[in-house]
Amino acid sequence: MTTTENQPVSDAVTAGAHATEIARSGASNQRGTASGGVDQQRVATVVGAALEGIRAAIRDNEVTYEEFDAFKQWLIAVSDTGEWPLFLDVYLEFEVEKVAAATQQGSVGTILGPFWLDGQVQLDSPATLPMRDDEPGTPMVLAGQVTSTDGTPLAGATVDIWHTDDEGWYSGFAATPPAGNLRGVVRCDDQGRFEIHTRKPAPYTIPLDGPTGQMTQAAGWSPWRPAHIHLLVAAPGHRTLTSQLFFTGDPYLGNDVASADKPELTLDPQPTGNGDEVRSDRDFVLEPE
Ligand code: MBD
Ligand code: FE
Repeated sequence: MTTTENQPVSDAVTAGAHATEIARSGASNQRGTASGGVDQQRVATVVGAALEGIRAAIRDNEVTYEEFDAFKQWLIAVSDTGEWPLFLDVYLEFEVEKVAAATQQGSVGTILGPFWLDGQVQLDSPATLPMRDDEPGTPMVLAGQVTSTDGTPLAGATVDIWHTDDEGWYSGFAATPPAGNLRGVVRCDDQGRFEIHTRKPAPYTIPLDGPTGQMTQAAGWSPWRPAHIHLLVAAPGHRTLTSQLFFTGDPYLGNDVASADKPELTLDPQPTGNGDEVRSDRDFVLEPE
């Protein structure tokens, strides 16, 4: 991991280089890696449909050589900045997630995104995520229980959690937060219960100095994601749930650049009376494998 040690060339390049490194290794694929041979019919069908979609966009809109050249330049810039993971997860992953969700029982999930990191600190519940001494933001407790679809509490469950700081930065992908900040893998108790102490995250804008953000703004689309907490909820013998949690009243709900917010995933944290701390309770149901 070289990106956080160096001065960032730009926000886009800082995030992009690391996300590309992870995607290249296949380490971010939580839902299984393609294996075995290539099915010629499948390639012809899927790649053919994708190409025909682009050809139709050219035909129907009488795309010029000038625009075709701009498209080439843009694709090259996506590679140069390492933004393929960002672009793909923002604009396409939600459709893949819908396909996966159609066969998954239990709690509602959503996309993984480009910023999960393997090997974060393991903590026993109740746990406080790694954070700076003066970590800004509203103290927040997220608590709940992990059960199987038949209601059995899952003693061996883990909640892998990661989110931005109060300024919208992810550790490992931006210059400011230290490595591992606001990331952790929390082991539930013998009743599958977890209690995680953290800070409320902030809304996130994709980097505006890279090709994905520039294309987004050139189209007049919002580059924002509502504030969200990422989760991978896992237990032995169960299908891992990839999800995110959002917050009632967030101005970007319903207008997520990554199209990943769902009404079932909205939290409404309430004051605990302990300073300005807030708390949300949320249970997760996993499908047996
Ligand atoms: C994110 O924080 C994110 O979660 C996704 C899916 C895409 C871009 C940035
Ligand atoms: Fe995110």
